[in-house]
Amino acid sequence: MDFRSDTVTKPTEEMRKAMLNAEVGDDVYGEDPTVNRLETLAAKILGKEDALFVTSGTQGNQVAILTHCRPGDEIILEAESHIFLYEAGAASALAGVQTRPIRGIKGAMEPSDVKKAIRSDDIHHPYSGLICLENTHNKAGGKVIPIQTMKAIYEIAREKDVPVHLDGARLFNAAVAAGVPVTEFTQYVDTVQVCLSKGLSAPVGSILAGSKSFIKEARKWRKRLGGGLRQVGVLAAPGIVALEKMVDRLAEDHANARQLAEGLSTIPGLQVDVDGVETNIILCNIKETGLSNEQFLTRMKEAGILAVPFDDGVIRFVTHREVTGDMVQIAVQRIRQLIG
Ligand code: TLP
Repeated sequence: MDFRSDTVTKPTEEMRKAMLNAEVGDDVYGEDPTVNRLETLAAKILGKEDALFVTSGTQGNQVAILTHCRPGDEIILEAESHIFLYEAGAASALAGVQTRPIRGIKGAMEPSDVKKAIRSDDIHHPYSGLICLENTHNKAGGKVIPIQTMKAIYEIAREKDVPVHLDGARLFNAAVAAGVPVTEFTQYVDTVQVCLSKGLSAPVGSILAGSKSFIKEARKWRKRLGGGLRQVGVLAAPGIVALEKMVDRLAEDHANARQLAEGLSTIPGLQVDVDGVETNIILCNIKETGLSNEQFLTRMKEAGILAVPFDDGVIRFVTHREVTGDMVQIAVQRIRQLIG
């Protein structure tokens, strides 16, 4: 039972068939009809003029930073955001930008803190090149950043002429949890990256969306990074299935996450903020068990359950298409036993 991440989901039968039958061409020439179809569909769903198929969420975020910024710029982002914590320092290594982390509450930066962080026109200061948001927020435990917060930050950003990028690796989870179309969120950002390869179950790929001129330049950056692929329709085809067929079922993952959180919270020594589980990520504090993360994860592994360490004394569980309600019940029973 693999609760490590929703990235572990394998392509569905329908995706495999779509891959087999995909019409392809050379995408560097813009001639892959399946990639073109995916990009047009994604742009429409995300409410943007154009979109670009990229190899990963990290590549999507980094192409966005490279396209928006120049070396020496500063990007404002949440202190526990994926771009800051988990992209191997790529923003500095590739785009040459410096990061300005702002601590948020449940992953959401206070608009007033963002406003204060935007640099003035002083000779000593870097330019504020970009504001990055993340929704849902991974490290905060899959929290949905409220639309109102995004709107307030966007209004400040526009006033100061700073673009806003959204790391929406799990934006469809946010939309399903909030019961609104993704455009309710994306209307308040200039560019957005969404992952096809997480809960949506495609094997590979992300989408970067924005204005026509932005995507034209982003395409150049993707090429510079070696991301100009050829007959890549075989990978875009399952992405189309992901967007058309796999979004609504994310609600099942959220229901299973709730169940798992409730079950774990009844086990002595484990602490879970059940009401704080808004989507498919559960953070479980194990400190009171007296076990280290490593000991806890080893015992779980012996019992056939995989999860990942997230912080000192905190384990992350993620639900996805390959975790059923029955598996959740069994996992809770086994964890109860292994702690006892
Ligand atoms: N997150 C992975 C790990 O890298 C931590 C996971 O298992 O959750 N933005 C966010 C918010 C993400 O959670 C991730 C992946 C990415 C970007 C990067 O996507 P990939 O892995 O496709 O580069």
